[in-house]
Amino acid sequence: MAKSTNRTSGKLATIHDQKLRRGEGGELHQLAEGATPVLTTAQGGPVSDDQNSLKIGARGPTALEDFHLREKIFHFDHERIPERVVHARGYGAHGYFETYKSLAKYTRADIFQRAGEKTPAFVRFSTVAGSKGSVDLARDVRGFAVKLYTQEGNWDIVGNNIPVFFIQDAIKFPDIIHAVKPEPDSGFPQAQSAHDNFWDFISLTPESMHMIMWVMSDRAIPRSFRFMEGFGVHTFRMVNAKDESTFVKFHWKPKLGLQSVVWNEAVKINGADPDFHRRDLWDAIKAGNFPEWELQVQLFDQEFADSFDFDVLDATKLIPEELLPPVPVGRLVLDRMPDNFFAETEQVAFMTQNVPPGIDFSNDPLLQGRNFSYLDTQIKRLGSTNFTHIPINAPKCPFHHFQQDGHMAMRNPVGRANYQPNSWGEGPRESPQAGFRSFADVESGPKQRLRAESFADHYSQARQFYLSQTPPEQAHIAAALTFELAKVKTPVIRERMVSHLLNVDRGLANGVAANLGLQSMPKAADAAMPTRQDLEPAASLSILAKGPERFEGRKLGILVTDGTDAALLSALKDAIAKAGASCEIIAPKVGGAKLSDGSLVPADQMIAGAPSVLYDAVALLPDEKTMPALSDNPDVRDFVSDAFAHCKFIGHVTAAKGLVEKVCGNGALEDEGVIRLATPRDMPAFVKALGRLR
Ligand code: HDD
Repeated sequence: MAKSTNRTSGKLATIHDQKLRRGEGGELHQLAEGATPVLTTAQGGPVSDDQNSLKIGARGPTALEDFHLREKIFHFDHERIPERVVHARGYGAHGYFETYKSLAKYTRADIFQRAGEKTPAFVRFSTVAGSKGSVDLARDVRGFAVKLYTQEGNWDIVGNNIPVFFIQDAIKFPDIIHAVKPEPDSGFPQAQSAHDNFWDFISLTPESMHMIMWVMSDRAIPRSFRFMEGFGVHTFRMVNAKDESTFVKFHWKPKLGLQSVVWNEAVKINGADPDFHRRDLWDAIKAGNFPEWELQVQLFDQEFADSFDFDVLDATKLIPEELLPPVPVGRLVLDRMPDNFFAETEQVAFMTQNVPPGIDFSNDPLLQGRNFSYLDTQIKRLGSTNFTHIPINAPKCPFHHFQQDGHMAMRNPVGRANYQPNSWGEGPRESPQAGFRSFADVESGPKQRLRAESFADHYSQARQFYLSQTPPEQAHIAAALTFELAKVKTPVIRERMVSHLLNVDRGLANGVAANLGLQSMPKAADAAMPTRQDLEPAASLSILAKGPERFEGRKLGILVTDGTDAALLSALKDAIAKAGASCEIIAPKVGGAKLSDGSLVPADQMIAGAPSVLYDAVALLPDEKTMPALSDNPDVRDFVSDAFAHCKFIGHVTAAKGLVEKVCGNGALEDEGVIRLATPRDMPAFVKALGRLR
């Protein structure tokens, strides 16, 4: 972004910052608060007419000398940069990381030395497969990339909301991504894994089975970024001042708990509000409800690694939290939206290789490959080796190096010396004490292309994950597998997948096979190692087991009409605000509704634009007199029947009883999630009930 700078009264000021304007005689004046600055070209020249190009005569040809037209169109023509090859659709926010206590025993990383220290942070959440313009509620992994601007340079934890990955070796990454992206001949489907190429690859890649269980679970359709976990996935190292290493896995735990939507909701949300997750984050932060995650670390030594059932270098495996409880070490708070989406969210460049002294890599072959890929991709995307000069990517600590020139160089080293050693006594020098020292691990062995045998068990943790889910969560996994495989046109791919499921859980395999209408059961896939039946189910793997206990951070949709009881509405809004939650007023007309006390309540949404999938729970507060028209309104009927089908809590006044029964069926009023709201005193108990997950 070009800045035209001018010095006035010895101070550097900028027209771009809209602090200055030019007077009649071209002199610079300080702008009065709220005054409109003069439009300029990118070169800073004031523009007289931005609506008409320069023509010879009113209807004549356009003059080539119209530099303003040319610059304006030229710049527009070059606005797009290549979208990320994966994680193209993302949304970011600023915040800070606060250290709880010193971890000096484990790491010399400056960020972990002092309790209470705050480090600026930028986080970008994303989907993986879809293009920039795709939908938020695709069934997909969510990226959870954190940039920490530490005093020793940027540290990027480029993670996901799922603690394991599809493949064990980075060399397979282009294949899995090609397979999940739109098929190259047809160019579709967009942002979906439900197609032949993806399942063909997966069914030929047994190491993916654990990840597939996660991706078919509700983890892949989160309610909001604010209600999901983040994981660094790989085993990393912490290295202390004595150069001693401890292995570490990073986990981000949302303060609000975990929540997902169900697939039928996801499909409808994508139509009703493709920006559902972005809007949620934007609204929450703008309203001052800052989302927060706790950083927890699983720390372990070589002895633990040697005794663990699986290889800690294998990114398709996790270490159950029940076996190795994570330790809280700090918190991440997001409290500010970017000023500009492109400048910050689009141009931010995360790289796994950005680590400060005291954090180091393990030999995980997926991580090692990533450390190569991320630098490469930034040059392709951002177009210059100087992408670190972009403010969002620049370190916030002092930095000094001799890198210079190249496209868009914003700050070359000053002075004579641009090399070292030099005789001029100028410029920075390396520091063995302060600088990054790789952990001096001893490595040896023949150079060869192979996968360690310790990576060979592909089914045991997939089974453990499945068995750790509650019955409704297991049913969702079976339904997701059925949905996805039903979109696969090639029967042998479906059968191959069922043959893998037989190694995970026979009941799951039978259920999916029956749903798909398989004529006969295939035999179980050949497994390099038999599935272990004895791994303890781990509650930490279930969403329901870690659901929120409060309605905080969630949203109630309140349907009102002319004549709605003003006291009820006011009590409900109060209770929602007290719970730290939010609500939207939905009415038949966007102009709002006239309440029982004659006051006008403006509507946030008109009913046609506010299906109940956009809310965590709904309240129906219509007036009796409006019921005949309301009950015939298809949008209102869908609003209520969807809420019921998605097991949402429904609060209703007596007038709405008939509507609930009519669209949800007899007996709906006896459902424990359908709650009668008679007086203002009912509201706190109603909002308390909303705190549960259904
Ligand atoms: Fe990756 C982006 C996470 C494996 C290559 N990756 C990217 C982003 C996230 C992840 C969150 C988006 C960052 C942002 O918001 O800008 N990637 C992961 C995780 C992985 C993983 C958790 C496995 C544990 N990735 C992975 C492998 C490779 C890549 C094995 C290549 C060998 N990833 C990339 C990339 C991207 C990327 C091509 C695309 C855009 C970017 O880097 O900046 O380099």
